[in-house]
Amino acid sequence: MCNHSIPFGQIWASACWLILCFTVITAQEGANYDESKVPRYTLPPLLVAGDHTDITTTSQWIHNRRPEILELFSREMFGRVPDTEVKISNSVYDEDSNALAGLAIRKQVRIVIQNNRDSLILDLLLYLPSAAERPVPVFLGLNFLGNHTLDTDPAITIRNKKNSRGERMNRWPLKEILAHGYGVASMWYEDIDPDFDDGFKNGIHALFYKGDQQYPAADEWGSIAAWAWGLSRAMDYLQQDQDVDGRRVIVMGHSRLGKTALWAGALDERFALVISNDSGCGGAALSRRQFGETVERINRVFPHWFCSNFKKYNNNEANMPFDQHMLIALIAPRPVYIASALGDQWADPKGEFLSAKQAAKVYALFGEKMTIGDMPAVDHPVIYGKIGYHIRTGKHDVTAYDWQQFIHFADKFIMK
Ligand code: GTR
Repeated sequence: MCNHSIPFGQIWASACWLILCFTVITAQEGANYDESKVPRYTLPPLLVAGDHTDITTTSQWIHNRRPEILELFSREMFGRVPDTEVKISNSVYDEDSNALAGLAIRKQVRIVIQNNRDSLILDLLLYLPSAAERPVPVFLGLNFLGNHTLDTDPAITIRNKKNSRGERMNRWPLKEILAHGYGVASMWYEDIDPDFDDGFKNGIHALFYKGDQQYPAADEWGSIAAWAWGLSRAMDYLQQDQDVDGRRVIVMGHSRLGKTALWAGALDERFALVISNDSGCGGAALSRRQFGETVERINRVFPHWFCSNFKKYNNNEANMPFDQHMLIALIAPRPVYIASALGDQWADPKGEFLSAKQAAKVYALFGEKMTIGDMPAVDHPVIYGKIGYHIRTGKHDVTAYDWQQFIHFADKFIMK
């Protein structure tokens, strides 16, 4: 007898796949990938203040222009963190000095955020190289699928049951990073705020409401600002861990978490170096180019990522009082690395490069002599003063190649 029945799971999986393909195709339909169709644009000047004063000294940048730009991004794009009082505590609940077959010391830290409304748990996973002299520099980055997806280490707490242990080992080459003398710290981004539009009911936002508030105000934080806030809470812990050098913490992120790393690095000057991988629209890429993903599209598909004010700029990029070169400039004079991928035109590699190139003006104010010419060739990473950039072959992802460049860049500025 022959059995014609197809398992339900298989049908379901195929249906989901078809829906996903359809969504991706329709969602990206109409996006511009033609350089000749990039609109003419003028970028808001980095070195002219709101009152038209030319910014010619580092002091003017630090005291006048930088705060203005920070205010623009806070109010118009990512949203501010409300000043609601919360109690935050950290505790190391797991420590093993013989983790990863003796290569690492593992620590797991529980960060609890609490007030009379609710409480939230953030779990920070930390691996420090056993062989290195402590305190060590650390790469800190949020992860997409849960701390337990970074390695098959059975001791890692599982807070997201949907994904399995070690599933994202490809994006976190722990052994390689540890072998170069760096620690790795990571936290699951959905511990801070789940990544879907739930009207900000779950996650950190509700804890910060005041009175009978039900939704963040137009200039209050979206999810990216919340994730960035979470990175700073991880940083608070790292600064008090004797085995970590709090002055040498590198914040790194991929894609939406690359946008997050840039914003965290801009806001929190304790981050010594900032790395954006394939961050694209809302990250390193210039919005005015409208190449690949646009402001309108990102606000429509991910309405929870930015503050409500940002929606004013849907199909209205020319009226943005800022653009993404200013986000990178906020990181100056600290080193910054921008990574793109050739197969990730959606993120506009050229727009990412041009942002970095523009930001160099602020690094120059700090005495960094650098000439940034045309975009470098594919697979030819370049370090211009304190700005690093590469575009590699391959798709939207974090690869071993990307990490090799990040480590090389960090070696120059952090390990020296
Ligand atoms: C895409 C989104 C991008 C990027 C990416 C990711 O769907 O359009 O802005 O952030 O997701 O985070 O993987």
